[in-house]
Amino acid sequence: MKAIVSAMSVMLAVCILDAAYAATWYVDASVPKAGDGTSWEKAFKRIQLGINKAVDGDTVIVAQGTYVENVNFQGKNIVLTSTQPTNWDIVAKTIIDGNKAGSVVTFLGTEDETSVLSGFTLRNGNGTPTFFSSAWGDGTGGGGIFGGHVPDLTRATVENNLITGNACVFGGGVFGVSGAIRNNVIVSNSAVLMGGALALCTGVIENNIIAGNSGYCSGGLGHCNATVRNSAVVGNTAASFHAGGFGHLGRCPYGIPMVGSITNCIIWGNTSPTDPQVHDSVVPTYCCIQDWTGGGEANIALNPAFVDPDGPDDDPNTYEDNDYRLLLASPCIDAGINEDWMATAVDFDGKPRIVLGASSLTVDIGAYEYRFDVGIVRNAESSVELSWTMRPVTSYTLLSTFDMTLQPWTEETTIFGGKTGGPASWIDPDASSSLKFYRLEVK
Ligand SMILES: [Ca+2]
Ligand SMILES: [Ca+2]
Ligand SMILES: [Ca+2]
Repeated sequence: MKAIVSAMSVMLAVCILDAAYAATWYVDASVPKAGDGTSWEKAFKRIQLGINKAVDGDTVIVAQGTYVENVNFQGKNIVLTSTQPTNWDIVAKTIIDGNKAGSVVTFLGTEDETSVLSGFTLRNGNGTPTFFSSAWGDGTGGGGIFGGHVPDLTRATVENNLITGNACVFGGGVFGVSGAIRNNVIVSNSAVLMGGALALCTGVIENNIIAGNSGYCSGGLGHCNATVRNSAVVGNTAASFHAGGFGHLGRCPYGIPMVGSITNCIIWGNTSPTDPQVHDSVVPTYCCIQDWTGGGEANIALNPAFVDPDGPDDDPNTYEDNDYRLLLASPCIDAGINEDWMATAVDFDGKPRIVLGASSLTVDIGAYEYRFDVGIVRNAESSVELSWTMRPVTSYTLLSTFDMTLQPWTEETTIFGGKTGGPASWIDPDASSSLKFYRLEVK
């Protein structure tokens, strides 16, 4: 017992030392005068100055604003983050603009998974098209993010970013990241040749929306010998040749030792002259793939039934507002395969990854888990109010009972579906009992 206590004391001391040495550097384009980066009041005005100061273990935190920069991690294992990386409003307003002067963010390739890029909009990046002299080399890949020179790809973590409007020869959005790429929206990027969204990304690619990207071949993911799971790969286009969605997933050059897999993904609405969804890749499993006839365990080819695939603006070609959540009728609900990593993971909405859907406690295919949350509060007037968010369904029928085993359910009211996303509620005036049960049927 004594030995255990002393071991714990030592661990505690180490933690405190770590905390003391890890510094935070502040960046805010709106400060009147640039400081030394040690506080918001003394913030740097440019992100690169924060990175230059940081050492391994440090955090560089960036206030909302538009930063016209081409940022380089310089091999450092640091966290570069916006103020609220899981808040999409903040992400949309914390912008690094590459100004078509190279990749927006460049990694040296020596970073490990503790190097994190989180919570930014990365746009307007490109690489110089000098690929003829050195295919896969510097400047040829990664309009949004360049992850290093082959074969030394960065193991950095790229999460919670909106990567849009970038262009390059290979990997318009991201090139050469072998770390985790998760919870990103990667839309409307383009590659002159391959991988409109991602090229040569070889780590774990999970929980991403990859939509509306384009390339000559493989408009979505090209040469990504990765573990690809629970992502939506939708509406990507290969202008010529094969594979709007996935191409050459299992044929990564340069002998990078990873076995690719595609699991629990929605691969839909991608276009190309031949093999529009998947070409020359490992056989997907537990995926929803348009027109799929290629076999593989538990794949389905039924329409995924997205909530609003063209978004509030009703334009399918503007991708940032498109809603790829699942309708109640979606065949993707509970149709994936549960895996160990999901136990602590969240879906694209930041909520538990595995939720009881229509039939079983099974993960859904795609980036979002279907859930129907009903709020319930007892008002001061001793009435009970139930509230939920409207989905595009026919009707909601509310039933109640005071005793689930002895009494039949009493139908209280039926509410017809209104505007999608709008609030719906019902107040029960008879809530004087200490115990009452409610049932909401969605039809
Ligand atoms: Ca719409
Ligand atoms: Ca739209
Ligand atoms: Ca489920």
